[in-house]
Amino acid sequence: MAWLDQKSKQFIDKKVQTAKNYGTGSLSRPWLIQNDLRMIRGNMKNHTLHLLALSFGVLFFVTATFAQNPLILDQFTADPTARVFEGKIYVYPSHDIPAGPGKGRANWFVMEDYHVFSSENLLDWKDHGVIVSQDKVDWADAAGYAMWAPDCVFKKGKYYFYFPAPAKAETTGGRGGGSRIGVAIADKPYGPFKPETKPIEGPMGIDPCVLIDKDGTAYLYYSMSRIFVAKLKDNMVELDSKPQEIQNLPTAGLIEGPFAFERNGIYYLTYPHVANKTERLEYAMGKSPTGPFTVTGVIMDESASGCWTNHHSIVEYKGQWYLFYHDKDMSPEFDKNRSIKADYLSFNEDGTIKKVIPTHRGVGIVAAKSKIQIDRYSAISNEGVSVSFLNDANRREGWKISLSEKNAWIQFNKVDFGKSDLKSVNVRCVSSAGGSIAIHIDKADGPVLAKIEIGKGFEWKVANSKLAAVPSGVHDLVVTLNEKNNVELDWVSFE
Ligand code: FUB
Repeated sequence: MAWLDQKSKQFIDKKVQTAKNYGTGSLSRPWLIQNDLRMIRGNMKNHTLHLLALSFGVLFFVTATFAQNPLILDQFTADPTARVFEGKIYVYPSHDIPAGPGKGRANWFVMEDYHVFSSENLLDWKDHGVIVSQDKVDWADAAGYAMWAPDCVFKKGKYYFYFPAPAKAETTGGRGGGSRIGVAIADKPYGPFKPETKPIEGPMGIDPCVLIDKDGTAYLYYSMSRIFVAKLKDNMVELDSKPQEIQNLPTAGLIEGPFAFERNGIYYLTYPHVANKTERLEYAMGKSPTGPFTVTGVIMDESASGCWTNHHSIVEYKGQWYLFYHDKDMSPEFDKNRSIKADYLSFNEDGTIKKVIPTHRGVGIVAAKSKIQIDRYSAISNEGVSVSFLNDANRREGWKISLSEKNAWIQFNKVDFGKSDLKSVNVRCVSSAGGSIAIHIDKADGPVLAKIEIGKGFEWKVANSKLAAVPSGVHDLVVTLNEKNNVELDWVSFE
């Protein structure tokens, strides 16, 4: 089977392609897509049932509300592109699903559709449901399961959603599929999106990103072992120039997932790159959308979790910049089932980007009256604190935190107490031997809001205590353990 080499523009045999490690497995991705397709086609019978289920699925409008990192708990999400539309943040991620009979390939990425999520406060995310699925795209292989990282931009009253997908063989003149880039168009950021009947003529690749420059010219970036850029015509669905490989980027180690943006006249080309073992987020700076770019630094180091991929976007919303990215929080043992996250991002005076340290706390100001998930902490003491799933059989329930050493503490930043009308605090907790905790504001030895005795027992319960002090405005919370006893906490809520 042949594959188009973007650089030479020649079809090359898969056997002569360089094998690249891509997390679990050790083959280059285009090669794997071809093999995925062959294997999946053998399972088409089961696939019919699945498609039926999917077509019912898209009829329903789903709403989900979650907070902190990861942003979405009720499904796997990856490759988040965040955009500001109509005064809200919209996140267009890809959607990892577990492989199943006739559904993708075990131990690999399996992705058949895209959802879009929106939020005003970056805490409560609304799932607008499926916006594009492989079986509704004429040119895409309905058994491809490789709808990888997408993007969405707004131009002249329309929303253009760009996505990669393995093409049906006939789309490439019988030469055997390959990943192409498609566009779906809508009047609203959440759809309904109508996919174009053909992919964009020209590029074969993945991870599209579109930058609309200040003069209105749109540029399409994408990757295929290297990063390419081409101008888009005003219709946003055709190229207006031949794709050029962007020069002076790292050549050793996989590079992909381009995300380009402009700030104060500086053009940033940001990308995941395997400099060592797994992907880290790096960037280059330039003076035009097409470069030349100078490799400048690292935005986020390799994940401590070992997640092989990272994929990101950078957006300014209400005067604050954010990095959206992914990790494998909900699936520690399998890094192809990922979850999207967000953290604050900022710049130095000279325009360089300050490194972002991933947090569980994430972004947004949490209302004191909400169920504050303190296991999504901002900081913890060096000893006596551990975090684990509340229910390993259903990880969507989230996490709990265990405090086990006297004076162990956990800090959760940015809680909004409003106008001092709160009287008591509820804590969902359990302690097999009984224990007591204190809730302080701002620091571990800051004013005590409440001391809470947790009775001995093995069942989770909600303990309540009157507030000793009533704060107003936004504060950090610190929960300390008073004695050396094991106390587990799920959430804290003031009323
Ligand atoms: O999600 C599938 C692929 O993994 C993306 O297209 C890459 O950027 C990497 O995140």
